[in-house]
Amino acid sequence: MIELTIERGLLDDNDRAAQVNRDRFRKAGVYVLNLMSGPGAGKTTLLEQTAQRLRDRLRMGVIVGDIQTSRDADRIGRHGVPVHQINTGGGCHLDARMLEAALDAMDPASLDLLIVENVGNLVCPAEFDLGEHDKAMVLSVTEGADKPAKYPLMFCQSRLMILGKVDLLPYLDFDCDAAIADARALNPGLEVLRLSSKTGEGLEAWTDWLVGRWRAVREGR
Ligand SMILES: Nc1nc2c(ncn2[C@@H]2O[C@H](COP(=O)(O)OP(=O)(O)OP(=O)(O)O)[C@@H](O)[C@H]2O)c(=O)[nH]1
Ligand SMILES: [Mg+2]
Repeated sequence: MIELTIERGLLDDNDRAAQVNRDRFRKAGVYVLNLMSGPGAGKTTLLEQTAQRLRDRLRMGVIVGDIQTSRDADRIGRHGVPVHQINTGGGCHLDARMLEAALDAMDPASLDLLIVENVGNLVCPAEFDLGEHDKAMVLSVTEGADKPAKYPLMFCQSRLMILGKVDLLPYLDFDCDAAIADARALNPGLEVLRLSSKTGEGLEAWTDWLVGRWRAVREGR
């Protein structure tokens, strides 16, 4: 009972901070996407590709969360977009207050699109509202098609599921139809894109999706 009360208190506190972030994003006119996945599913590689492809279409920035190191920020920053690294120092997810502090270093009003790469973890990041417009997730085909059924929350919370590393499908027994069916059983409206950051397959559909969501949010749809 005490544990439940403490957890509820933490989440209430996070929800208040998320609302502050949400108001700030609305005033700044920036579309914000919280990108989540298990460790190593390919988020940073995808954002490197995204930065290259979207640079001339949208003013894009990235905030990236990791337990330690600035390696992901260094990788993304090489592609000419503003990037800010958060180190959680052991925490397995980003929360709204961490994002709030990072926003002071980022100036959201100078951006059209802000992507937040969450800490690699298939469970905890989905529990914390950051004030973002949408959550999206990457399920790498190397992780196994049973993941939606076994780790349901992230699949329930996401607007988009990216099936990543599809270039590796010929070497795996990953059943795409089963994974998508399990994910949509949890979240019937879930959108799905298949892509590979190595071959470029599906990347145009992904950048078009981002531009479409940016436009829809800007127009209040
Ligand atoms: N074959 C293949 N490998 C990929 C693809 N995308 C990423 N990788 C590889 O997967 C590994 C992890 O990629 P990252 O982009 O660092 O993954 P991440 O999700 O950002 O990892 P964390 O931030 O640590 O959670 C790297 O060795 C990438 O080169 C892909 O589409 N195909
Ligand atoms: Mg990363």
